[in-house]
Order: sequence, then C-alpha cells, then structure tokens
Amino acid sequence: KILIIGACGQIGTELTLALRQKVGNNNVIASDIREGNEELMASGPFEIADATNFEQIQDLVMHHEIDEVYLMAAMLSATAEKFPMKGWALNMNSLFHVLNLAKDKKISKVFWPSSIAVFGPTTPKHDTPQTTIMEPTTVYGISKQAGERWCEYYHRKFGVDVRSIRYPGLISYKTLPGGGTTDYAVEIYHEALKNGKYTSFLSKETELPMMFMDDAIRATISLMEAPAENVKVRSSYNLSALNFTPDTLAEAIKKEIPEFEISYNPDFRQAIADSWPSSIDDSRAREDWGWKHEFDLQKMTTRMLDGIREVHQV
Ligand code: VAH
Repeated sequence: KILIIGACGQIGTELTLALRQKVGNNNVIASDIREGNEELMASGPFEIADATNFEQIQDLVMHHEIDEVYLMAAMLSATAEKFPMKGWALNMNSLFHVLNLAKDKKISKVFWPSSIAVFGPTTPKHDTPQTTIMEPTTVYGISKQAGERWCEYYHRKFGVDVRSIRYPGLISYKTLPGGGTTDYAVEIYHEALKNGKYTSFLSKETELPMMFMDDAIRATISLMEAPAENVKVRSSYNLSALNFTPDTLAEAIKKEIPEFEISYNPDFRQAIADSWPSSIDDSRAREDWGWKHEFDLQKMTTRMLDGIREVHQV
C-alpha cells in the first residue's frame, strides 16, 4: 500500500489521483495537515497528519500496512524565505521521519522531491549538469540540497531504496501552487481567462526550467517503477521538459487568447529566480530510466486553458 504525505499540495493532489487510478483507490492513503479539494477527498481514504510528527506518520504506516511513502509535504521557495526556521523544520524533519522508517524496514521504498532550487548563482546556468557546483541561496534550496545528501547517505549506509527528482517549475490546473517562485506560470493562465491580462512578478526575460504536471507525474511513477539497479543516482535526478520566459509564455497564450496582455512588476521573487538555472541537462534520467517529456509549450497551454475552463467553470 502507498502513503502520500502532503497529498493536498500541487503535486500531491495529482499524484494521489494518478496512483489511485493505477493501483486502486483503497491502496493509496492520502494524508495532509488539512483537507484537500473535492476530487481528492472523494477519491479514497484520507488521514489528517502532521508530516513533522514522527508518531503520527509511524501510526499511519503501521495501521495501514504501508509499503511505499511519497513525501510531498514541503514549504516552497518564496514562503520559506518568510519563515526560514519553519521551512527548514518541515522540509528536513519530515524527511528524517520517512528515511528512518525505511532504515527500520517499516517501509520498503521512498519517493522524495527535490528541485532545481538546489542550484545557485555559481551553478552553470544553461544545460545545468547532473553533477555540478551547488551553492543555493534560498532556505528551500538549502533544505533540498541537504535532503539530497541525506537520501544518498541513507541509501549507501543502510540500503534505503529512496528515489528523487529535481522538479523544475510545475504547471497544473487542478490545484493552485503554494508559495513558489514559478507560480506566475500557473496564475497567468487563470488571469488570462478571467481578466484578459496579467502582471508578472518576474521580469520579461527571466528564463526558467518548467514542466506540465502530467509529465512530472509520469516521470515520478516511471522512476518509482524502474528496477532498483537502474536507479544509479540516489541524490536526485535532473529532469527537464521546457524552459521559457514570461514573454514567451504570454506569446503562447496570445495564440489562443489574442487580446491577452502582460505587464511586469518584479518583486522579491526575482532574486530567487535569478539564482536558478535557465535550462537543465537531464540526460542521466533519459539514460537510466528512459525519461522523455511529452508536453511542449503550445500543447501545455491548450491543456491548461481547457482544464481551467472545465474545472473552474471560467
Ligand atoms: C518553487 N515551484 O517555486 C517550486 C519549485 C523550481 C521551483 O521548487 O519554489
């Protein structure tokens, strides 16, 4: 059985629905600190739990006879800059609890998300390699870099089967993202449909690695299903699909909504975005477990606009 911690988040929601489709609703226990959207809550078992509370997580694992845990709970880049110690505590303690349950053989496999936020201003910005200089300048990035080191340590020292992906900015329509720097690329679609215009909090030429959520979910499940011997990277895999600027994204939206207008008013998140790569080399993921993205910018734009119209009745 699978336990998803942080099942109500931007990734957790769609990961829960996809895994339930795959292995059956009652074989996937969703848990979070608060309830999720209607579709998630109606799709199978749900438990309120605090990811930083070891006893609560251990009780869920024992009570539901869990084999695999997807730890999707985290405080993202922008919010963690406002609450550094809370962000560190949530992102690290939740990981230690799950890694220790795996070390004690109470669960057999772990998925833990990392992020391109592990890279910093001294990292090569274009086609960022799998192994390179990593001097992250955000609390979130520091916690993800430290988390990757712990995952690799628990794999090497205790044989824990933990697997991880450095997600780029993820774009989805079923849930709003929470407190990320790449959230502009989700908000813009909602605003384009609602008001026909959007003011971007990142500048016109800020190029960032991005991915449509369907690709991210497929990559996650594909990595978790790969034979253990193929998963040679036990820190976290670079993963890539698209990279674009707010200007390029606005042009793609204009192809469907010609009167759409974008303006720019960079805020504190500009400095975070400037510290991250513009594009990522994910050749290791392609070699080790056959990764290949499916959504290009126009295909994603069509899916986002159709999805928002459908889900949010715009
Ligand atoms: C954030 N969406 O903005 C997350 C992600 C690469 C970006 O880590 O913090």
